Amino acid sequence: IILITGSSGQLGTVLTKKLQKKYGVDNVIASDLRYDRDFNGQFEVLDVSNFEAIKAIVLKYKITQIYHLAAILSANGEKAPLNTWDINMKTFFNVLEVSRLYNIKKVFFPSSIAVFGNNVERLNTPQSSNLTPTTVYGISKAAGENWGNYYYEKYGLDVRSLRYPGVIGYQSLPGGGTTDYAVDIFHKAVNNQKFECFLNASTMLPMIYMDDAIRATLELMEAPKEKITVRTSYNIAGCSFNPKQLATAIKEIHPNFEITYKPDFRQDIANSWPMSIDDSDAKKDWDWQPKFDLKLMTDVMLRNLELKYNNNPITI
Ligand code: VAH
Repeated sequence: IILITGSSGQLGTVLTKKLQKKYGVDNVIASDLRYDRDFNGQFEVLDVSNFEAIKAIVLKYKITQIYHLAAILSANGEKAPLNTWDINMKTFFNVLEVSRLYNIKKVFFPSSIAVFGNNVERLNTPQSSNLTPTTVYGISKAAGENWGNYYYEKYGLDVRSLRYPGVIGYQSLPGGGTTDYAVDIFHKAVNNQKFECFLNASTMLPMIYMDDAIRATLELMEAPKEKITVRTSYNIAGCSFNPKQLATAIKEIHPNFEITYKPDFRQDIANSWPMSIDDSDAKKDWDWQPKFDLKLMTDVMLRNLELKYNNNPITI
C-alpha cells in the first residue's frame, strides 16, 4: 500500500492518478494539508510535520511505500528561509523515521536541480558535482539527499531519489518555484493573453515534460535494487530551453502570442542553476530515456489546454 504526501501539488496530482491506475485505487492513499473535493480515491488530511499523524496513517493502512512530495519550493522558500528549512526537513525526517520504525519497504524523495549552485559546470552538469545550493529549498534538498543515503547505509532503508528539472504539465499548476513561468506561459497563450515573464529571454534551464517526469519516477522505483548505484539522488534531464525559445515554439501554433520580460528576484535563483544536466548514470543504471523535446512538449501542452479552456480540439 502506497502513501503519497503532497498529493494535491503539481507532481502529486498526476503521480497519484498514475499510481492508482497501476496499483489499483485501493492500494493508494493520497494525503495533503487540505482535502480536495474533486479528488477520486482514498484521501487523508495529513500534516507530515506531525510525526504521530503520519504514524497513525502508516499503521491504519499498513503502508509499505511512501512517496514524499510535500515541500516548499525555491521561490516561495526564500520568503521565509528558516521556516522553509524547518518544514522541508521536519517532514522528511518524519517520513524516514516512520519508515525505519514501521517496516516501510521503499521511500521516494524528490530532489531538484536546485541542489547545484555556482561551483558546477553549467552545461551538462555532472552527477558528482560539488553542491553549493543558493536557496534554502536547494539546501534542504541537498541535505535530504544525504539523509536518504544515510538511512540506506545505516538502516538499509530503500530510499530512492531524482533531481528533477522544472516540471511542465497541463494537469496542475506549480506552486512557488523558479521554473513556474514555463507552465504559466501556456495558460496565457491559450487564453490569448500577453505573458510577462519573470526571467529574461536568454535564461536557459533544464526542464522535463510531466509524462517523462512521472515515468522516470516509476522506472526508478521499479528498478531492481542492485541496479541502483546512486543513493543520494539521480540527475535526470528532459530538454533545456530559454523563455525566448519557448515563446518561439508557442508562436508556431499561436502566431499572435506576445511575451515581455520583467525579471524579478527569481532571476538570481535561475542564474545560479545549471543550463543542462548530464543524466548518464540514470541512463546506464535503469535505462532512463526522455521522450519529449521542446516541440513535442509544446504541442501536447497547447492541445490539452485548448481542450480544457476552450473545448477546442486543435490540429497540429
Ligand atoms: C522550483 N520547480 O522551481 C522547482 C524545481 C528545478 C526547480 O525544483 O523550485
